[in-house]
Amino acid sequence: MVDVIGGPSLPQERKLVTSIPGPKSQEITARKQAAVAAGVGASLPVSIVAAGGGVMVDVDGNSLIDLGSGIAVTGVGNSAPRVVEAVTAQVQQFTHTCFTVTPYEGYIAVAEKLNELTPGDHEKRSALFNSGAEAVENAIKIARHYTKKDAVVVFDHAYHGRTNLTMGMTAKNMPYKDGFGPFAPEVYRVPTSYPYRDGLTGAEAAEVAITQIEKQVGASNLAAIIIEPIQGEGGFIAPAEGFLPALQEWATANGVVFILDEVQTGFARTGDLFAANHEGVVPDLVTTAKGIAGGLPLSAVTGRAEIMDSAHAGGLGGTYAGSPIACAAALATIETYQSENLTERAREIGAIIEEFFGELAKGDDRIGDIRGRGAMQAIELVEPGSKTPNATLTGAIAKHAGEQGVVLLTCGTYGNVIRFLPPLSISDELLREGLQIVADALAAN
Ligand code: PLZ
Repeated sequence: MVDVIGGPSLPQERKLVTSIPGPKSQEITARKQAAVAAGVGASLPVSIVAAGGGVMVDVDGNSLIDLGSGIAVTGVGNSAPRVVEAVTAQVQQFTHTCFTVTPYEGYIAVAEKLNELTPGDHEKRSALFNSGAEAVENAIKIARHYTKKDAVVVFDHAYHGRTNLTMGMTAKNMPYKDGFGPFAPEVYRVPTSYPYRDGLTGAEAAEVAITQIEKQVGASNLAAIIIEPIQGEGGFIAPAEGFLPALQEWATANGVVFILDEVQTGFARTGDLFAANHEGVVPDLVTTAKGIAGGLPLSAVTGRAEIMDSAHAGGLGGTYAGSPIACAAALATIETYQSENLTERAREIGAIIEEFFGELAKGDDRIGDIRGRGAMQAIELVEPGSKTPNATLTGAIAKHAGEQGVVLLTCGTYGNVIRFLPPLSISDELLREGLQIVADALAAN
């Protein structure tokens, strides 16, 4: 694993030298409060100065275990060696031209890689952007242009971003949408498949969704169906088997573009390069971001050539879209996933997490569900002996973990899911130590 540890040779250990947050972090947080808009939050208010492998080091010298990867971004680790080298070389050559003014090869090489690696062996094209939300917006633009239809179907518990269209596509009100409307029209929400809570098979859940689409929207108005293959912010909800294939089949039969949002699930995270590969679906378009470029801002829409090429020349772009620096990082990142066999590593990490909580759940009925794929795992916490969401316990566990030097993320529409997204460069020892702290927190609350 040495090749993907990264960071300035950081000792791979949890080490607390102050309370968390320490005094220097607290000073910086005071400056944040005076300088940064209050709406920009912080889950754990420590100030990071270095990161790599499975740790992050703060300004007070505390070494924290990273179980979040900056929300599923640093799959190859933080400051991964190949990424650092490629980015350094690129900034020494040139930093920016704007690809739609004077192109450069790196962008094209990333598009070639995406066309080769994303699900399906049909002819594809890609377009690059900066953020996940921007990729989702562009996928919708392209689907509308291609189909000459307006409506978009999204799902309960969906998360697609914070721009106006993607806020409207996102399900959860607080904190993402409250008071930020009005939202874009022609976005319709239908039920998803949530096996733990709806008790339906994939086929049954798909029938509910499709009936609602037919009755409330109509295929003749519908440009696209977009769904995360495992819903991320909404609670790491993996649909029942058969749900996604049924949706895809209906979309294809009805002239509707089927889009998978793999922004969070993509790039080795789920134990395959893309989550679609587990679900037996091949999307018409796929959006990617996060894990694509080792921490540099880059996103993409990849899909069927005839759909992608339907937008007129000049219709897609953006000043920084497909920045040469981010493209250099992406090529190095993709090479790292492949040559370090990080899909296999994601499966190993997933097995450790599943086994750990499988044991723990035997003696703790507040762990209602353990779910996910590969290194994208979660536990859903409930009131004892029920399925009532337990957001208070969830918050208490994240707080305890932070104080003990473990960066731990929560999610879920009901705020009652703890999610595990460690960098794939984390060691087994650090991972287990982090999980044990979560178990201690459960015991203490
Ligand atoms: N689609 C599936 O998970 C980003 C949000 C973090 P951007 N999820 C993390 C936050 O609180 O802002 C996400 C996603 C899926 C789209 C996005 C949006 O990606 O790069 O944050 O715009």
